[in-house]
Amino acid sequence: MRIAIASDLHFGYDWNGKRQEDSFEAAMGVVEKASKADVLILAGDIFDMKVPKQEVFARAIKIFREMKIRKSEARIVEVRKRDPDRKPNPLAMTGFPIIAIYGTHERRTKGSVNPVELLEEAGYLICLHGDVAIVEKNGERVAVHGISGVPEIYAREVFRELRPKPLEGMKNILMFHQSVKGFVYMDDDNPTLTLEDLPKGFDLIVDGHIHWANETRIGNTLFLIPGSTTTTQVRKTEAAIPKYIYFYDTETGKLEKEKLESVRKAFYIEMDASGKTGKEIKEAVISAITKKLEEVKDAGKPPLIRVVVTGVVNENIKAMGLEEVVRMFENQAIVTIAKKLITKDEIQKREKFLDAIKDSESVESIFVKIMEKKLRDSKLPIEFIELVEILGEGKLEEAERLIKSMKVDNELKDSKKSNHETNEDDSDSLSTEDSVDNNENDTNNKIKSEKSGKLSGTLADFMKSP
Ligand SMILES: [Mn+2]
Repeated sequence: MRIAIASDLHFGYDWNGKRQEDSFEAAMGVVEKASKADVLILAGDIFDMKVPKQEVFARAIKIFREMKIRKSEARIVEVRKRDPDRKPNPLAMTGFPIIAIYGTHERRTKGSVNPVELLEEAGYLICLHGDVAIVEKNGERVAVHGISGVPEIYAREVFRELRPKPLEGMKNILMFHQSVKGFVYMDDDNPTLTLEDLPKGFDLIVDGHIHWANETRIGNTLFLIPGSTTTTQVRKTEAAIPKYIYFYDTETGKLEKEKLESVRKAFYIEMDASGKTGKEIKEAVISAITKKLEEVKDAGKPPLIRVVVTGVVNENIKAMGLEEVVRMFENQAIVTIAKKLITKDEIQKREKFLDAIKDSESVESIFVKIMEKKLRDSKLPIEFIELVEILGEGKLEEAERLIKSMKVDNELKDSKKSNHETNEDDSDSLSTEDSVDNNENDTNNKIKSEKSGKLSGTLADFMKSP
């Protein structure tokens, strides 16, 4: 059996925009190519939104109808739903077999109907979530298992709960729609699933969601990310990889792919504008776009060009007239320009900030300083100051000894007064802070001596007037 595989059609993307037709045109390419196969499976994000406009829905139905009337010798012979109340529409088991899951863009809260489920109700496809559809052609059976898109945080749990198991005596395909560690769509996706979490024993595992194609092998299982059929946001990785439809031959176990030729080309240009002025940047952007357009003269539809301007500039350039550049190419390309410029000033500020963090004191040491100041102002015995510092260093035993040795002498409570005539020239002073005046040197000296040796004496011993 030959299984056609596509994902992330995103019907209705940029509806009413310049790229309104892109998702549907790409899907027609899928229909044409898939009609040479026996079955079509779709790994989620068929629609770009949970509640598509009826106009979008009508367009989608036209495409599915077109697929449905293509000839196939394969038939969906059985659908095993987890929930026995969710019996599939028998119409969905007739015509060209289409089996799908829903993705992140279609997922809705419990009790609501999402657009892929609606297509099943209408009889165009079978929608799986923890379910299995069995397809048969000339006596050969293939099981297609599906887990629709769930929030990344629950993915691992859902996989453990549903625990898809390959069926005996046939080839088994599993479809899902998540990021997997090492295969992440958005930087903030935070997948809970790892390749090791994927169930064993499947011949092919198909993962939607990620918009650029990738094929790998996990043991005896082929792991396929078909990628999207249309470009939504222009990303660097995605722009470099063509859009495909895949074919899996269940007899040979081989995977093939065909480019979807009608797809609008996408280009990602990164430009270092370091040291340039606003005017020079604008000129450089124009020349880069012009060059790209010459390279792809026969691209068909106006290509998508995303220019990302990076680098260090001398001043904060606000108005570069880049909007004008976008308009300038409006008939030849769909241009977007992103500025990621930084000025020398900003870099200096950033470096200063980083240095400040690097050299900054710990919270404990700041706390100790504040406490020292407060204690001094409150004229409490100086041991308290030591105590705070010792505690700040986490030396509990030492602190305990100090507390035990403390004799609060009323006479000496006024540390400022008694300190007044102490040694002014103490080169061993720990502190070099401006705020620390001479009469604290003794304290510091004492603290130091405590650190290096045994704690002995009290404030009275140490603060004796000469
Ligand atoms: Mn998607």
